[in-house]
Amino acid sequence: MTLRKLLLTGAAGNLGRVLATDLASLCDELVLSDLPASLDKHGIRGVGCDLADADAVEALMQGVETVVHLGGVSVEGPFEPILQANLRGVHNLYESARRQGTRRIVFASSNHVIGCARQGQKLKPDCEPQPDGNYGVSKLFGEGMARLYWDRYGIESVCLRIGTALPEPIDRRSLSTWLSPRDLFSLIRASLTAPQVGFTLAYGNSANPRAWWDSTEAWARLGFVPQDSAEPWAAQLESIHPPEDSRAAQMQGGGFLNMGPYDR
Ligand code: NAI
Ligand code: 15L
Repeated sequence: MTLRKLLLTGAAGNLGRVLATDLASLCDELVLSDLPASLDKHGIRGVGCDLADADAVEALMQGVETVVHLGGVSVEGPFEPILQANLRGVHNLYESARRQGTRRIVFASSNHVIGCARQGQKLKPDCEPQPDGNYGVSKLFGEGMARLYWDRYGIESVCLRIGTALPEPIDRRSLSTWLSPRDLFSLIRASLTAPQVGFTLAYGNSANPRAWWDSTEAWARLGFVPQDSAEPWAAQLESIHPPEDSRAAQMQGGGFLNMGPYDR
């Protein structure tokens, strides 16, 4: 299946730069977009657009069939930047999608939607949300927008609660949360090309034996089968990182539990 016009937001970010070439192979036309300064920084030719600017997003979305939405604040922090990029940004994107007839959006949600769940607790996508900060709440808002625009306007969405997408696992926590670059692309490709996804919510992790998340049904709907596992790094990482009993080491959100609150 070849997609027509595919938009990648956050194209100059860590994951956008990893994914762009492979995404180009799935579509007739790939539009790369990010903040102008971010595009410049990485020498990426794309469309500069602040997601908080409704008119700019409307122009960006002209004729777009499918979106991989990675753009926005990607870490925990004060509310105001998150409000602009993640809440207004997602709202602008879905409103433009509704007006322009966009068919499907793959939304990069995050494990921080359930960051206050205890490590080791097995969670399915329909579990009770337990966000661990402003960032996690903003991703929950994005998931809510995705659900709303499916139920009311028939725009399909796949929301991926991505774990830790890095070349390799880096610590004890990521032995559970790691998503390899190969599995990241495979999951996004499946999310873009599966015949009917409606509103689908899934975690994004590799086949880690220590994973805390069970996306069996959603992954089956998407046709995604992870190929990689963090376990080969386990002995090495456990020897470097002794066990801790801090709050961050007990909760699924890890180090984000050490951040905030943010006073005005
Ligand atoms: P990143 O921070 O490297 O990239 C995000 C991009 O969004 C940046 O290039 C930034 O310039 C752009 N951006 C920020 N504010 C914007 C705005 N107002 N308008 C337009 N663009 C804006 O993040 P990364 O690691 O590439 O993650 C991509 C997405 O995946 C993010 O939405 C993040 O929340 C999500 N995610 C990433 C995970 C990971 O392990 N890397 C884990 C879970 C979720
Ligand atoms: C995220 O949502 C962040 O975007 C990423 O930088 C990592 O912190 C990741 O979660 C994680 O929890 O490891």
